[in-house]
Amino acid sequence: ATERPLKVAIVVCSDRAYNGVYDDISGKLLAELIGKHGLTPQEIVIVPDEIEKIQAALRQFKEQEYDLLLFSGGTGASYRDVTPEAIKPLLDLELPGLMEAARQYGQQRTPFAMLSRGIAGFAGNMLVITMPGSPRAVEETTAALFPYVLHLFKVRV
Ligand code: MTE
Ligand code: CU1
Repeated sequence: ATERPLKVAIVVCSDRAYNGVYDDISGKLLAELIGKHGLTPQEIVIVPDEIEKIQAALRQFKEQEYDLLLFSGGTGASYRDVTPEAIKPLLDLELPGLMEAARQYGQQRTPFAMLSRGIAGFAGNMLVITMPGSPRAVEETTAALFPYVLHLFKVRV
C-alpha cells in the first residue's frame, strides 16, 4: 500500500463532442468533481462512440499503469451507445455493486437513472467506471461513488 497519488484519466465517449458539434462539458466537470477528493486527472480524452476506439483508450491507459479510468457517455440505449459492450470484455473483475449504487442514488433524483447500462470493475489493477454522459448524471454518479470507491485500492492488493 503506497501513498503515491493515483493516476487518473477521463475518457468522454461522444460522437458529437468528438466531432466538435458541442464542447465537452462532462469531462471537465468530472475532473473538477473528483478534484474535491484529491484526484487530478492526468488526461481527459474524447473518443467517438466506437467499440475499437473505446477499447484502445482502455488498453493505452492500462499499459501506462493508470489506477483509475473514468468513462462518461455511451451507456444508454441508442444504437450508438456501446461503452458497456466495449469495456465488459476487457474487465478481469466486475463490480456490479458500484453501478447498482449509482443507479439507486440517481433513481432517487430522476427516474431516468434506470436507463443507464453503465458497468464497473478492474482491468488488471486499473479500476474502470462507465458513467452516463450528461453533466447532471456525471455529478450524481460521482456523488454516489466518491470517495467510497477509493477504498478499493486498499482492497485490491
Ligand atoms: N443518472 C443520473 N444519476 N442522472 C441522470 O440525469 N440520465 C439518464 C441515465 N442516467 C441520468 C442518469 C439518461 S437520461 C440516460 S439516456 C442514460 O443515463 C444514458 O446516458 P448516456 O447515454 O449519456 O450514457
Ligand atoms: Cu436520456
